[in-house]
Amino acid sequence: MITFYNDRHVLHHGKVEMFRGELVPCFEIPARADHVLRELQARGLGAVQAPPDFPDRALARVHSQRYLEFLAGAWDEWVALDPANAQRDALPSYWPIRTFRSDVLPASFPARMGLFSFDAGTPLTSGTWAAARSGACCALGAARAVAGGARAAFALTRPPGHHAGADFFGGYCFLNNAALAAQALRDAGAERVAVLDIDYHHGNGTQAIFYERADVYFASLHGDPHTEYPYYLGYADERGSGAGLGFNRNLPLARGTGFPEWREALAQALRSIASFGAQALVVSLGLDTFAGDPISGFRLKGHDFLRIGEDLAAARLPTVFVFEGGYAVAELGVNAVNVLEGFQQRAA
Ligand code: Q9C
Ligand code: ZN
Repeated sequence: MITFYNDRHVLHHGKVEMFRGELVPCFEIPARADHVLRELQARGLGAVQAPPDFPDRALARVHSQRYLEFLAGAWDEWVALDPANAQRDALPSYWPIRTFRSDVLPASFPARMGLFSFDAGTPLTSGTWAAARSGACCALGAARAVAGGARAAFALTRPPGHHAGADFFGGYCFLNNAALAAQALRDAGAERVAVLDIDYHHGNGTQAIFYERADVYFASLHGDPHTEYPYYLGYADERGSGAGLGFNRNLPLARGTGFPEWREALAQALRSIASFGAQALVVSLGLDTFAGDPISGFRLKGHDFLRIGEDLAAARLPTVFVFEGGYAVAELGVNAVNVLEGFQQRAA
């Protein structure tokens, strides 16, 4: 299977995130992608290629213009506030919660930072825009390869994407790579596309982007938002709205869930995707369901990821894998490549 990888991901290198009243070292670090790349190469899982460049209008298929303009200029605005900011990550401090307006764009940069975000755990750094943009190109390149007839392709990207909405960042995510891939598959002619999100955290951004649409089905397995991040979305009663009613499926699972129960939920998600009649599949591939993950609560083991790949291949759909979360850095390469290898063996 072809992998799209761009070493510009290292340009996004947050130092700290806000956690319970203090700034703690970031979990989402460049070494994550390096481990996956090395394991891919060690196990000879196929060619690794730099992505083609895509124009900004490809990003605007999913994201709002004002959000893209904000992201592109954010670092320079941050440094213009105070030259000493060049040594600090940018984090938001104010948010327009209910009763505030978000149609007016304040001139103040910190005010816009909060308008376009939903947490203080997602630092923006000097190279965030360049990294996120090249990561999105990996996802778009993988979608193009699959639209052109490849059985599967892997977008090895960071920062991750599934928490990012049409006009907001958060959860370590800036551009929604999986949504961009799904939209690109639609634009290339697939009438019905499914996004299956198996990251530990609910893909609130992807869900929101497609919530009112009947052409992109979103299914997600994740930690129950009553106790798990992102808390405010991901409940089982969210089934889509308007034309999209019936095209969204959430399968929240209790913290502590192990592989047999998780795999049964996967089978349910895959059955709904089959009844939907998907012609292509995008997998938001988070590996933070692993028992050793430092910020998550499921109990999957390394070898379980091979079974996941096999189950996904059995859906017999052209498949784009998009890398998302996973913070047990030393085991991340083996776990991610296990999914891809299980898929490849079963698909062959
Ligand atoms: N100190 C993804 O997996 N913070 N994002 C949790 C940890 C947010 C995870 C608290 C986790 C976001 C792509
Ligand atoms: Zn996650």
